[in-house]
Amino acid sequence: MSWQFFLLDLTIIFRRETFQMNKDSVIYVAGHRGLVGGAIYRHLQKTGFTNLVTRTHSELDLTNQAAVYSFFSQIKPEYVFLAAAKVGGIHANDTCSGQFIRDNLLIQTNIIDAAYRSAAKKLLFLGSSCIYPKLSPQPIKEEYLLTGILEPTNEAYAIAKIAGIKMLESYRKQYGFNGISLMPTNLYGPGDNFDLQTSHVLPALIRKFHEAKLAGRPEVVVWGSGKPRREFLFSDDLADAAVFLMCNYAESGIINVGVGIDLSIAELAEIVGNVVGYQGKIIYDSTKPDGTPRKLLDISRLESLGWRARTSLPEGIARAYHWYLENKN
Ligand code: GFB
Repeated sequence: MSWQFFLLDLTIIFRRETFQMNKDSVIYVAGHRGLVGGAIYRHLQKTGFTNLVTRTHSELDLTNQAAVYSFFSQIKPEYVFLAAAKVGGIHANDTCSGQFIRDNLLIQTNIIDAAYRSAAKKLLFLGSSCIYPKLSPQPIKEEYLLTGILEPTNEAYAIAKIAGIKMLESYRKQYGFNGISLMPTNLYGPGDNFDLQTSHVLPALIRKFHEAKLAGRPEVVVWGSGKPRREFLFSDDLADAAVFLMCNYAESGIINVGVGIDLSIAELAEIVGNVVGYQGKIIYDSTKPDGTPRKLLDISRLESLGWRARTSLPEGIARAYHWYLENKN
């Protein structure tokens, strides 16, 4: 392993310049098959970046440090979008917290350290709005991080993500490594997970209403009380924000990425039912957890940089439903 470290350390000396991403820059998108990584990969392709590097899970196990180091010393990416993670909705987080904290700590630690050692010019790390305290004042400002207790159902995942944020802050402070941390709100879109046990609410409702419509079921069960409020950002908009921030943001502090408005789960269910064309009843299963009552992000820092989301919720849901219909089999 020491010769790899030596090689990597050598490159650090010769490659520490700061450039804008060029169209032929070597760009590694970790997690390119996921909801977020897939959107970032498509956006980079569309905007003319020609030197994109990806690896599937079977090609590269990101929880394996030696494999990650070997990959980075061979490819030496200049820019890294760290979109690979173990993710899931409230039920998955609540029941698989051991996997969530282990996999996410390993993935992010391996990639951040290897990116630094191979002298990557910049790394973009994706957190989540669940890193903020359960009862934060709303809308949530970046400075509210670590000011209160976390939502128990996703505390393990949140602590892993907070560790990633702190690792990048520390690598910037100790080594001058240029890593930035984005905190997106709840995301949805093409390539989402539609499994009813592990998914987030929006794709789960798309599938539930669709299957109920086809089967002519009189009602659809929605988890919890329907009272919690959530903010939703279409994945293609997040991808646009990620590329924008990779090119225009280089601060140590985290930056929220959202749309600035939220709605209740009950209101969301009505919208999804209308888009899908379901006419039956909606009933609520109070045995399922509500989770955080609200997590609307304050996006004034992002807006001050000149970025805003473009996709409305009904349009985004329609596009996500279309993707589901095309890919559900
Ligand atoms: O999207 P979701 O699973 O995650 O749940 P969180 C949001 C709200 O929707 C909760 C309700 O109040 C759920 O009870 N809900 C209603 C449903 N019906 C359903 C359903 O059929 N499936 C699901 N999944 N929810 C996640 C965190 O929290 O937010 C993750 O656990 C991550 O770590 C993600 O941070 C962004 O928004 O509550």
